Amino acid sequence: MEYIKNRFYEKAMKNMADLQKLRKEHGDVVLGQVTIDQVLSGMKGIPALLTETSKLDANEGIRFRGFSLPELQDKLPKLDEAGEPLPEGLFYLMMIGEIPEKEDVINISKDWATRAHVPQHVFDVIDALPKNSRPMTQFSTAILSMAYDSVFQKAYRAGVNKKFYWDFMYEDVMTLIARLPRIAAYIYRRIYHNGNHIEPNPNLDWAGNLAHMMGFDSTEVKRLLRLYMVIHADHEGGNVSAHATHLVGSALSNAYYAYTAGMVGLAGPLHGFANQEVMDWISEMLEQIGTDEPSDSQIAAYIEKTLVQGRVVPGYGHAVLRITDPRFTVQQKFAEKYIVNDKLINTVNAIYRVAPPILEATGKIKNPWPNVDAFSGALLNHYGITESNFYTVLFGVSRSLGVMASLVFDRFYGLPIERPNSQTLEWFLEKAGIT
Ligand code: NMX
Ligand code: MLT
Repeated sequence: MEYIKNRFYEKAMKNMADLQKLRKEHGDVVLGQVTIDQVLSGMKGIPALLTETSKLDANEGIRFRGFSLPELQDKLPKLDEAGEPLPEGLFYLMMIGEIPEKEDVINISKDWATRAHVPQHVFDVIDALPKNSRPMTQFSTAILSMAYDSVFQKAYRAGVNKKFYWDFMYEDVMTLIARLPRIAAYIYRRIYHNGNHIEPNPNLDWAGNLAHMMGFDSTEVKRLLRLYMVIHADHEGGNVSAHATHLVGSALSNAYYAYTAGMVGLAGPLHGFANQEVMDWISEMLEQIGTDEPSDSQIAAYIEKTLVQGRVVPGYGHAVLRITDPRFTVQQKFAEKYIVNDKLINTVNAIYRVAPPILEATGKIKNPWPNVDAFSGALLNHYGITESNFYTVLFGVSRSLGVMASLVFDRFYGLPIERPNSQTLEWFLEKAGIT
């Protein structure tokens, strides 16, 4: 829809002068020092990326254009006041930097509904994969198969002036996001419901339609998926999925290529796959202990055992956060509002009581608190979305909102190809004076 594109242009244009001045006149300002430990610990804490959509504070959690999650739950437009914010509104906020009116959000819903048609070959590509291949493999392959009709790629090959790249990228981004619920739901119904697919309802919002096509039409599941899509959407630029998307996009790869790169990164167990790992770890624990209502001491013993085995406790720890992830808390509150006495949720809450002091006592885990993945599976499971190996796909659908909004900014700002410098071990040893 032209409206959001024009608003984006006006807003982003205002930043362009600042960005150009920054680079031209202040490019030599020193931002800090880089230590050997930072390089060897995964570049932690090095300010190396320009990302507008959200900012993560270690002691406060994520803020989208300055707004915390509870603030967004209050301020972003909802379908009805008792419900959860629409992810369309969060996308608008990330792109434009302002809380949208309800009308803006409805316009995005309609825009995405008009773009949501998925070409038949995408379903054929999915169907060609073994039914038991991982849902994230099916999802990433489906996305990649859509790259052939990238308008950005066509424009580039036709020799369009680089100042218009963002415009074509925007078109691809909007189409890609619009198609994701149908693709995700198709994979879900293919694997777990014998290919008994459910047609989209163009009158539903983006997340509501996802719930509908997966086979869940209750108000509560729609609310949960709207919330889920909001809280997983973005986590500043340095996380693996956002960074991979940005990196691949920096080679002027189209949105389908770049987002696929992000998704294969999200599929890793230390990132988005942790939401399945949490469920597997809990099931394994309950099976070994022999109860679905474990005591705190039984949980503590199982955590100790996991650590002794040299494994991670999934859902705990974070590369940046040093507190309980506000995304965990938001989900915990959703459960408190709607759910009475669910054994799995009780276990998740018990792990939250027990795990942090044990993890802290190791002396090496920098953040003993739970992250977003510690709660999400139990909530989905409560509502009958029990197939945990699908959970990372849901994370991925949501993550499209942030990483794709950022890709439009990348092309608007004309950010160059990303190409950091690498060094050999010998070089680092020399720098440290150990030769
Ligand atoms: N259980 C056991 N050990 C841990 C944990 C954990 N939950 N978290 C960190 N450690 C270990 C880590 O493996 C490392 O060990 P070593 O020195 O032997 O290599 C040590 O503690 C220091 O790691 P940190 O600096 O605290 O964490 P880092 O920034 O390297 O990693 C995570 C961050 C999130 C990858 C890590 O905390 C982890 O593996 N957590 C479990 C997996 C998980 O929940 N991932 C989801 C993250 C959120 N998301 O959705 O992406
Ligand atoms: C995320 O949402 O991307 C994760 O919490 C990982 C991160 O921020 O590094």
